Amino acid sequence: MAKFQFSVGPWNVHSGADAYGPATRSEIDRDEKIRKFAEMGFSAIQFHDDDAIPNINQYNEEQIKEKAKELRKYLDSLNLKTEFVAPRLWMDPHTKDGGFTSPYEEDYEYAMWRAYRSIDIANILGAPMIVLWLAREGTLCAESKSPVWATNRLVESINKMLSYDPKIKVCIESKPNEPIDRSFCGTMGHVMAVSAATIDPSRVGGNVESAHAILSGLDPANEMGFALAFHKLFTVHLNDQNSIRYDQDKSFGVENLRQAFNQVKVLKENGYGNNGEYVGLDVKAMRTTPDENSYEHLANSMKIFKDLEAKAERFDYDFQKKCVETRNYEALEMYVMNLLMHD
Ligand code: XUL
Ligand code: MN
Repeated sequence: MAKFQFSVGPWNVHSGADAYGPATRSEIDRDEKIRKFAEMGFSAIQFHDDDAIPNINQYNEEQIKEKAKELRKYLDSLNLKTEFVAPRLWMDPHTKDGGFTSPYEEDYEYAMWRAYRSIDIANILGAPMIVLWLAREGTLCAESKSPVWATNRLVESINKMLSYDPKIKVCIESKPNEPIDRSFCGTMGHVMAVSAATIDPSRVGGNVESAHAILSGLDPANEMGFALAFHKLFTVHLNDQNSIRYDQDKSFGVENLRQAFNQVKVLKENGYGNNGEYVGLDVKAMRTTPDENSYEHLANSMKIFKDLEAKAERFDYDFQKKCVETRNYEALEMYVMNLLMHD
């Protein structure tokens, strides 16, 4: 059985602050989190550029590279790889109206600077790709930007990243809304189309986050399957989400177990991981979680994934085939229910 390898980012362990209230847990130092991730069995770390280099705006290119080298030493000492580096553009005042699709030239230049620095950091940490979660690339006021112009600008920006480094891959994490009202790149369909329009489609793929697919009203396993069909599922952000509301980042599988099972199944059936892809988590502890349980949602997500992997291993493809031949989908559905409900 191919062994899946897991990855996680430092932001998965956080202090519980939300848009309506302050922190409920104490902050944990980044390096302490990373040490704990290694101990829990994670193989790789996902970084935002400013997780890797805190206060990145204060440093020049050379200083950023030096700091990245120090981080690389720490990761090597724990035998951890870096999966990707993602420019955290949505936090900076320069990108309040988007970065790559901002109408302001200085915001655009700033966003490109962060993308280039993310590539530099990825190279030093040994990561093959950067991830673009296009948080504020969209509109708050629908008439403020042309979606045609914005889509072309996005392709142009990615082309510049591909030209900056001949090997780097660019992985787009689609999300239909939040914090923006209308995103320019909401689903894997958008990502695949943008990829096809770039100067090197083989280096532009997608990150399917379960919650983001659900927020689009789509099935996460089908989104994954769509990207897999084009060999462009570069990573996944597994979590769960109760229908179309604020982005919840619940533990994987806790809201809809059948939907979670089908995500594991589509990854397993299609050799996901054979080319070094990681099973990435993007989960948040509940605000009520006490300090001592700060990592429990991660352990639970991994356990649920592994238990569902064992169920997928047992999936009876002969029975499935028979059900399809006789169009007995009632029997097939009940078979899946029994597989999930019983040992
Ligand atoms: C936001 C989200 C981000 C990205 C990383 O919804 O998923 O945490 O995954 O930039
Ligand atoms: Mn995510």
